[in-house]
Amino acid sequence: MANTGQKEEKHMKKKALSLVMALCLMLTLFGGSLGALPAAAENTDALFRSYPSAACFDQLWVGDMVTFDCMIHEVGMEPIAGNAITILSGDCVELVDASQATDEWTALSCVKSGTAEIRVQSTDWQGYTGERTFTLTMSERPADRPVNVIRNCPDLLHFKLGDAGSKLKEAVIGKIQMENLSYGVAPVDVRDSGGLALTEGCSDLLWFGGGKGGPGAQFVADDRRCDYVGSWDTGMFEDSTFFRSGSFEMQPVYQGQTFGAPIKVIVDAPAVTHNAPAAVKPEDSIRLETTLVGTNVTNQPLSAYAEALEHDTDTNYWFSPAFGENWDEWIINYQPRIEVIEGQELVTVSDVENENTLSAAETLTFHGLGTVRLKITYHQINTCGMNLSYYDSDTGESVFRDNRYHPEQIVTIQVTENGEPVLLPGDIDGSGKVEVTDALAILRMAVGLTAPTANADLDGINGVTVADALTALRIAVGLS
Ligand SMILES: [Ca+2]
Ligand SMILES: [Ca+2]
Repeated sequence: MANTGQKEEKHMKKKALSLVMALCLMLTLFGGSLGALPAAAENTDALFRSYPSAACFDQLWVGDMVTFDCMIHEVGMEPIAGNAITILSGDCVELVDASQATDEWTALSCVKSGTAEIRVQSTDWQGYTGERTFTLTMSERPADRPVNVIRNCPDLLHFKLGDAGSKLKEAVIGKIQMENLSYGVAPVDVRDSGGLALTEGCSDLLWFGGGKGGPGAQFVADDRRCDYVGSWDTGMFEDSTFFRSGSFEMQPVYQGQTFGAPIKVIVDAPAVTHNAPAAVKPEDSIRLETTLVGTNVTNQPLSAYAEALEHDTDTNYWFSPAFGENWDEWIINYQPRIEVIEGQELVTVSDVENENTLSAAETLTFHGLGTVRLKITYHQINTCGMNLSYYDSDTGESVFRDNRYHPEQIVTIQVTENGEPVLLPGDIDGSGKVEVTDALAILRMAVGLTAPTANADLDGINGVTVADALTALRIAVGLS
């Protein structure tokens, strides 16, 4: 276990070092009577670290912003007394205030071609102070260096329910780069210089989607590039899971201009499968089997969620383990539920098999003639009660809002003498009802787009015509 020994030694050294540092800080704060402040640090470069670095100061462009580490402070905090930038000569730069997310700072804005001399005064956290002058030289942006976006990600991204939102970050962050940028705030957040503009409401597809986020202020690198465009904008996808199907777009933007077509993201809809026949005979028995497909959710024993099911609408409930294997996703899963919603007197349910999250089966035995309608629901289990409420800033209260998505499917089984489905006049899709979709199907027949069926000729004259489609529509909306 030599490694542990080394680690411990390192730890002790670190501890000793921090003690010395703390002592220095105490001397700075309370050591007025002990004499002058400590002398300037040996390596004063750290005191004057800038964005971009001083190596770029002779090749600035109009539109650039230059700032120093010592000018950056937290939003709402005062700048450290003594830290200052002073313009000594030249009218090609102006002092401006800037901010990004958690940070605020004073910057030099390059407003026209020319040369300026500035003085920077800086104090570091240990109390070391210093001042230095710099010469800034700037010209108009060269014509052959327009802002350019390099895209190495597909224009269309597909995800499924259960996919970690971090997969989306992996697909785009580092794959969309911008070059020939102005120095200043990096395009990581569309609220600032640029980034990825997301369609509103895309966070509604995320289970436990957070807000925008990332580390403090981020600046364009010396080579005028940003390799992580939109990293703030996509912060909400971290530690979240797609739980609802839908689509949205991500548009690369810089300084109010869009670059290229948006990247489209589609979260595919799942499907509820079943093996129910359209019709059965009285006294028939069928084994109904259903699965939820088209997701990246893991089929698990339902018993793993026994506690969660007892807290189905509890906004304080926290499923443990809540996170997936990679700790970058919130687990989602389902409880299959099969309900007889019509014709209860015509069917007996037995041998229910519902031990798993993504599949279920039961035996249905039919008695008497009529229609049995079932509803198969994959009930999303409450794995994060926090998602079932939101904070209303107007009232200051937490409001219950169950926004879970429960995939479902209605199944119609006719019980007929011969076990053959009765074609209900106008019910083209055999759902057991005449609906607007049936009226549209009849219209397609009337105009010759599809072959007519016998039950589409509702008035029994002239074959299938627009008049039949209108009749079906009237039935569908309850007018006849
Ligand atoms: Ca129908
Ligand atoms: Ca007709």
